[in-house]
Amino acid sequence: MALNLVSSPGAGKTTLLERTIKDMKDALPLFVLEGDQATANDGLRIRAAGAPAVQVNTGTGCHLEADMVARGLDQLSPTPDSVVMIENVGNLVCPAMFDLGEHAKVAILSVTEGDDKPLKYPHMFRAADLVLINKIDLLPHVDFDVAAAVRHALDVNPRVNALTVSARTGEGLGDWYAWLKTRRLAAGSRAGARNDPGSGDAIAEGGRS
Ligand SMILES: Nc1nc2c(ncn2[C@@H]2O[C@H](COP(=O)(O)OP(=O)(O)OP(=O)(O)O)[C@@H](O)[C@H]2O)c(=O)[nH]1
Ligand SMILES: [Mg+2]
Repeated sequence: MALNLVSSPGAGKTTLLERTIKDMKDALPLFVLEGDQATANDGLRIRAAGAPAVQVNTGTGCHLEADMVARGLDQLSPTPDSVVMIENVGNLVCPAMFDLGEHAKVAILSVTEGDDKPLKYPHMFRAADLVLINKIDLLPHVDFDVAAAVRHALDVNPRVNALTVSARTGEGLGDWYAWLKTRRLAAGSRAGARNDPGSGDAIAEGGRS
């Protein structure tokens, strides 16, 4: 299974991945593709957390594209049963437009950004399967209205799911891990169906969720 993690810069994508790797290393084989305009910083953080990572630098580019992911995957060599996390370049605009072959986009919105962001950047939230509202440990210090943020996300994408988490304290991460396990099972059964010559219907439906 492959997930495309998108957010504005600094919403907490890498921190969430570090924590997920530490908490889930025995349950899920995680491989990470790190997209940033410059530096190898996030790739180093992921490897220090205990998962294989390949860093892709996009230079002037504001998003990853599928050919960059293909080259990154050649280097990363994820095992067939693994979960590949693609951390996209931080911004809420360009990454919405590019299909990287992922099963799902996960949009991370932190509570310091304002609860109106789903309305102002609708393409990103429309493309997302899951919204993680991160940094909820900071809620006492900001005027972010969680219910309004969820309502705004649903306004632009009525089928989206939303969870509240803190990648720092771990609050709410159990629900994120449960979502991951459920989606991985679903992806695995579709992959199994594709490999089974008797299940033509599943092949015709393709591999996307
Ligand atoms: N208080 C708090 N801080 C957090 C949380 N998650 C991340 N941070 C902090 O937010 C800052 C940015 O986190 P990163 O994980 O680097 O964010 P990112 O989305 O990967 O950033 P880019 O890769 O640059 O787009 C760091 O200082 C983190 O420690 C959280 O849940 N609570
Ligand atoms: Mg990062």
